[in-house]
Amino acid sequence: MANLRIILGDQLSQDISSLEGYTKSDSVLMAEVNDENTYVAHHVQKLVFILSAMRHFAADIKKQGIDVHYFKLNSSLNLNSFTDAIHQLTKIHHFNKIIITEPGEYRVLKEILTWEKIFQVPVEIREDNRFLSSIKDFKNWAKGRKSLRMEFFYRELRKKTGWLMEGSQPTGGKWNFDQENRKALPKGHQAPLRINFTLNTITKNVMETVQTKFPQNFGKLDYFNWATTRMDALKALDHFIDECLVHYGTFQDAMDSENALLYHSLLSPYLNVGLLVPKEVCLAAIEAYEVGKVPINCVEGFVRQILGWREYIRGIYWLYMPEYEDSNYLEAKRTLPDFYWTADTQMNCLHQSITATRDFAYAHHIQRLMVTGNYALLTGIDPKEIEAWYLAVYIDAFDWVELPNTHGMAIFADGGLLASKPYAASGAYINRMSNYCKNCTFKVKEKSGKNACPFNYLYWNFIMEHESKLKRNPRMSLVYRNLSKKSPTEIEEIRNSTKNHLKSIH
Ligand code: FAD
Ligand code: DLZ
Ligand code: SF4
Repeated sequence: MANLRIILGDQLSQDISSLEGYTKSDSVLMAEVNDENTYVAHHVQKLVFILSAMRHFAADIKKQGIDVHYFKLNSSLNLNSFTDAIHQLTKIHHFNKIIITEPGEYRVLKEILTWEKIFQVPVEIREDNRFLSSIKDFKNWAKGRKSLRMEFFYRELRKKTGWLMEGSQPTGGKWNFDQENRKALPKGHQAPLRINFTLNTITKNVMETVQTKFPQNFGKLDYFNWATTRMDALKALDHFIDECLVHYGTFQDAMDSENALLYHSLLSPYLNVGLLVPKEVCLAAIEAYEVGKVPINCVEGFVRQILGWREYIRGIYWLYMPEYEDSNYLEAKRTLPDFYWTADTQMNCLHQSITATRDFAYAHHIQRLMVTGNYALLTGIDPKEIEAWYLAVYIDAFDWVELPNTHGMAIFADGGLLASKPYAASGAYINRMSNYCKNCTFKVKEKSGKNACPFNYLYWNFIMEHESKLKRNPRMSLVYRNLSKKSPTEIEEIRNSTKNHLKSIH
């Protein structure tokens, strides 16, 4: 019996469930196809990263004796979809069954579900064993609960894995050390330099293909510095544990013009395509804590991002898709301003965050949430437009993780299924957590008028505009009490400044 085992571009793990039980009569199919490369206009670094990692992975498993059929994007076949690639292979091979690990995206699952009919063979979809909680487990956890807050899901997983636990109690006596994790970067502080990866022939060839086929896509290749093999991804993990984890939690929310990456791990692309798996990354961090190299607030904060947020976000995606992406609770419909693509804006926080995005296909969580996300929330950018932007521009962007983070966390389009209140903030928050405001054309202390920081009046305008939807939220009561103290003149100034600003961005 010959099985066709399919490996998608984000399934590059040697222990992936679709390879379990591989025998000599089986074949593996990997394919670079037009649909995956064009469903959004991906950042050029993201294209190079994924295609190069796919080619390296195929070469690695071939060396281990696996029969791999690999279709390249620039071959004369010009395949559009995974379905086309299977058709191509079935011209020369007969298969009794197709085996695949469940895909990360709903869009791809829909395609896979057509294969039994098209190819007239059984299709076995296996659980993705790289996650620490299965889709079924999350659905069971969610059943009957009134609200699905990440914190409670995370605590269950801490108990299940036994990570950072002393018996039934959390290590350090608290589940969460975020109180210690909100520090701005001290003046003159230098975050560590990152390791450099050299480009080999495989990556250089992919770069040529990407430059030829996608000359108009966003981003620059000049600063490409991502690992594309498991060996290099492991080096990136070691570097993070040795150099960065020690201050990870402390400066997790900080933003700094001179230290764009701070102490963040930059591991999301490797986790998302499978060059690293969540378990090994968490265990490496926990080990560093156990030998006394890093403090509890840093290791707990880091483990929570992966064991908590990452697993939770995936659970939310599969619980609510496909309806999830169509909600628009705040009825946002503004088109995305051009400066999201050009970085050409005088608002320095946005300029810095978008420039980093263009140059590195990366911005850290607080830049994504509290700068570009916050601005999209306050100005009411159409969810589809801002989601397409996030999906295109980040090296780690896949629908299952990008969508809940944007739709739910950043722009509150799901009406609070994910976040207990909108992550809306005025310039004061950005000023507290960054050094952006010092070099900005706008004055962060001014509330309205042409020199005032736009986040200040946009924030209050947002609060007023959505009063009927947000006022009853107990977590918003203080904000609405403060709104009630504003004079009619202040309110008029906020409205006028907002109107002028919104006119100026299109
Ligand atoms: P670190 O700060 O070092 O965190 C460690 C790891 O925790 C990350 O590598 C990541 O795997 C995980 N993690 C942290 N926060 C989250 C989160 N909220 N959701 C899921 N995993 C998390 N993350 C993606 O992987 N892909 C996306 O497309 C994506 N889109 C986002 C869009 C918006 C609007 C926002 C607010 C966040 C988004 N995130 C996304 C989450 C988060 O910003 C990134 O995971 C993080 O910035 C990646 O950088 P890092 O590896 O240096 O993270
Ligand atoms: C993101 C991406 C890109 C750009 N190209 C490919 C590709 O050519 N072939 C492939 O198998 N996967 C690619 N991917 C990743 C897929 O989009 C991802 O595997 C699916 O979205 C399922 O999550
Ligand atoms: Fe951003 Fe306002 Fe600060 Fe300028 S003043 S950097 S617009 S928060």
